[in-house]
Order: sequence, then C-alpha cells, then structure tokens
Amino acid sequence: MARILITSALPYINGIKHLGNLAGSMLPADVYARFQRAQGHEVLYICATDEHGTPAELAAAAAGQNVSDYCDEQHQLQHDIGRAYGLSWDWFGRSSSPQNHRLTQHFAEILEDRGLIEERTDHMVYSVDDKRFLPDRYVEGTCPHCNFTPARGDQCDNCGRLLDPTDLIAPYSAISGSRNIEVRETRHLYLLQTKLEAQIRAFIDSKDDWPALPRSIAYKHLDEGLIDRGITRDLAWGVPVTRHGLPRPGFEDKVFYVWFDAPIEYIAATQEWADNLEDGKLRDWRVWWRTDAGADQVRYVQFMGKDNVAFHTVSFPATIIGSGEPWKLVDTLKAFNWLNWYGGKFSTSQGRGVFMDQALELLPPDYWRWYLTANTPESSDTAFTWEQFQSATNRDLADVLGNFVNRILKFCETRFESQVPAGGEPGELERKLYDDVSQKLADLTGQMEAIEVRKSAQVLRELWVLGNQYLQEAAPWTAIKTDPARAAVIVRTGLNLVALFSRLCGPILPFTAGKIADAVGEAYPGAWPSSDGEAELSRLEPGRAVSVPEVLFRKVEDVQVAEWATRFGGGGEA
Ligand code: B3M
Ligand code: ZN
Repeated sequence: MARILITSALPYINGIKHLGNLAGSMLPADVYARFQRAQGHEVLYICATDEHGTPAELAAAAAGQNVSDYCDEQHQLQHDIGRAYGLSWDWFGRSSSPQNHRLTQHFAEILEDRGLIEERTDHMVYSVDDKRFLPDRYVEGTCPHCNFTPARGDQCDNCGRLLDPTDLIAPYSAISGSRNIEVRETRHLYLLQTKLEAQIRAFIDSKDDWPALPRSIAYKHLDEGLIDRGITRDLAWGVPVTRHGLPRPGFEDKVFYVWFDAPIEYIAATQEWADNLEDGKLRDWRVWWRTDAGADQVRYVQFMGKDNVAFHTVSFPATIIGSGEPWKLVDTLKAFNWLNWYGGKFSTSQGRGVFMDQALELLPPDYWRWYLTANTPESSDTAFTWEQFQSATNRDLADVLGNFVNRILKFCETRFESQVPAGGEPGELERKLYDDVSQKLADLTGQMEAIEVRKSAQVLRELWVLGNQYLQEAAPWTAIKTDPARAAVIVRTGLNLVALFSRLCGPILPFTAGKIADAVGEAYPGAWPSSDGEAELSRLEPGRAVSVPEVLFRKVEDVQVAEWATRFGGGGEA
C-alpha cells in the first residue's frame, strides 16, 4: 500500500466554474483518486477555493457584498456543487484560512532570512480620490498596443497582451472612475527567482518522465530567463505581510500576491484537514508534506490546466526549494489543454457555455462525468458540442452499458427468478471472453495508472462492448429452450460481467457504479479487479439474489438538444 497525495488546481472564488474547469483538473483528479483508493492505496485528495486577489474584491463589490461574506457564500456553493458531481475531496479548504495565513507568512519570512526576498521601490498607479494604489484590474484605460478601451491594468482583452498598470493611456480608477491618477513610489517585496534558477532547472531536469506539455512550458520559462517576482500587492483582502511575526512596517496596507499564497494552500488545506477533528480521528499532515516525517515515501500528483503550469513548475518550487526546508515537491504533474465551447471559449459575460450548476439541472452527474472524461482535452484542445454530447452519452451509456446491464438482469428475472443460476460448465465462448477480458483489464489498469484519461474511458467502453458481444453470440434466450444448463452458464457469466462493471465504473461513473453494485448484491465502492478474466468472472456464488435496476440512462432527445442549444448558446461559431 502506498500513500498518494493528489491536488487539483484551486478553483477561483469568483463564481461557480464552467464545465471546462471541471474537465481540466477537478474531475480527472477525482477519477484518479477513486481509482487509487480502489487499488487499496491510502489517498489524500485535497482541493480548496482560491480566495484572494483583485478578482475576488471586484466580484464581491459587483455583488454588493463585503469580500469576506462573499467568499463564505461562494465557498459553500462551490463545495456543494463539487460534492453533487461526486468529487471525493478528502478536504475542500479555503486559501483565506488561518492555516494558510500562517504558512504563507512563514514561507515569506524564511525566504527573506535566506536572502531570497528583498524590498524594492516600485512605481505604481495611485488614485488620489480613492486614496489608494490601483493594482492589476483596479485600473483601466486605453491599450498602448491596439488602442482598445477599456483595457485592464494586467491585460488587454482585445489584443491579449500582458500589461503593467503604468502602461495604460488615459488611465482611470475601476472603483470610482476618477481620472485623478498619478504614479507614486511604493515599496514591494520581490522573490529573487533569478537566484534559484539553477535549482529549479535541476528539478525540472529530474522529471524526465513527465509528459511533454508541462516540461515544455517549464523550459520555455527557464530558457527565457526567470525574473524576480513582486509578491505583494496594495490590497486589503489577502494574507497580511509580516516580519518576525509582527506587521511589517510600511506594509500595513499590503497583502501577499494571490499567486504567492494560493499554492501554499495545498499544504495549508492539509493542515485544515488535520485540524478538523469532527470525525474524531487524529491526523498528521506532516506525513504528507514533510520529507523528514515520511513524505519522501508519498507519491504527489498534481492536476491542472496548462495556464497554471508555470506557477507549479517554477513559482511554487521556488518557494519550496528556496525555503531550504524539507517540504515535499510534486512527483507527477498532469496538465490539460482547453475544453472549448464549439469554436470559441466558454464565456460567462456572453452567456456561452454551461456552468457546473446549470449542467446538473439538465442531467445527472454521470452523464457529464462520462462525456468530460471520454473527451478530456488531453493531447490537444477539444470542443464541447451538444451533438457530440448527445451521441456519446446515448451510444456509450444508454446503448452499450445501460442496455447490457438491463438486458441480462431482466432475463435473469424472468428465467431464473432473479438468482445467480447454478450448473453447467464454461465452454469455448467463455474461455475466449476470459482471455479478451484479461487483456482489456490489464490495458485499463495500465491506462488508469498512467493517468491517460481519454484512453481509460475508451478501454472501459471496449469492455462494455465485449459484454454485449458475448451476450449476443451466446444468446441465452435461444439456449434456454434446448439446454437450460448452458443458459445458466451464460447468465451467470453475464451477471459476473455486471459485477465487474460496477467495480470498473467506480472511478468515472461513481453513481452508476453504486446502482449496478446494488443490483447484483456487491459492495460499493468495490475493490479494483485483477487482470485475471476467468477469476473475475467466476466470483458470484450461485443462489445470490439480484434485481433489475431502474433504467440507468435515458437517451438525450433531439428536442432537448435544440432547447439547450438555444438556452446556452452554441453552434454559432463552430
Ligand atoms: N486559481 C486557477 C484559476 O483561477 C487558479 C489556480 C490556483 S492553483 C494553486 O485560473
Ligand atoms: Zn490591446
């Protein structure tokens, strides 16, 4: 048994996430966590809301709430919706927690002690009327590159260029609209990444088993040359800046930059988990994170979208390595491309795309889990389309899996009184099935182990197809007329396939796996099977009671697709 630590990128607090966010970090992390638990490993799956930074303050202001109340509410919403999708977090924390405040301040202090943080003078945009500095998105104006207005202080939405607030032409405050703006000097802390470049490169060099996507992003940044990074901002909401445990003089109105404290929350959320003793269990977070407490034995796997890779391969390792303390570093980094909405991006403001809460109003979670797993944007960006969603779920879930389970259990009900039949000996067809299933099981386990999400879904489906083909060829409805013992073998084998599917569906389709397990009297969640087809298809004892489950999947109808396409947009830019 191994210890496996899993984190998925922390969803930002400013509203419920869309299906692309779910597909590119939280869902694959959940599938992997469920798979490893089923293999008998000790798994800790940690996630949290990322609650600091200007987008949180601005979203709260837009909602007419103070930012702390806003975050309380949004955290609860994201927690509940994640649970509704079956996301099996061991802890869903908050980057605004006291644990994260303490730990972020600890890292900053130790980095400074080691000569890796220094105070520098910056020139920042200041609003005289608002009596405050205007970092990042707090200032808007005209883009110096393309003349677009309003460009935001951190980026122009029209030409996509990254900006510094001082670059803007005719800047004004996004808070009050005031143009009474000047550039003033202010002090900020800088993390001296340039001093850590060699160590970070050595760290990435050692990860030669990583996929190309995260490696190429890391090397792109290293090859361009790391820059010292400002890690404080003139904001009120965030982790206060301290020195020797006291407010740092001159930094009373500043907090740490959101990307400095957010990854630290992976560790702090584990502390939150350990500190939360509601279930009465004593837990030690150190065994997961401190290599001097056993974490060198932990396998740490991170899941994230490609836009977050630089922060996880360069910035966060700079914090960890720079501290000189024995913290656990990531072992495997799984990064995803974009799930697009037809030809374009998901967009909240333009009402394009489906958000996590809306999707569940349409269909139960396993439909979405299936589609998003089978179409994970793994080797390239992929596009969500209603037509594809409809055909994939109808074909795979209703026609293949649902139909198989239902057919064999119905037949068992009418012909064998809903009991696993006794008698008969497996023959040629069964032996061939054992071989085919053995091969596919080995393949599936390998793909799951390698976190090949799409291929895992594909092989799982191939196993369902094998079941259907077997039933079709063996034709128990014909055998029953002339050879009841033969029919008994086929039905028993079919029921064993159903039981096997309940275990195999666990990681991707947990709700369905539970229903199928119930139907054949199996425990849920079941242990992951071996790759021995014969053994796995000879488990159910004759006489065991089984039952026909309610319809597992209803087909998605054309009229529904038409209605959803109108309601959520789509098609337009395909
Ligand atoms: N919150 C992802 C985002 O909102 C960001 C991830 C943080 S992971 C430490 O784009
Ligand atoms: Zn521009």
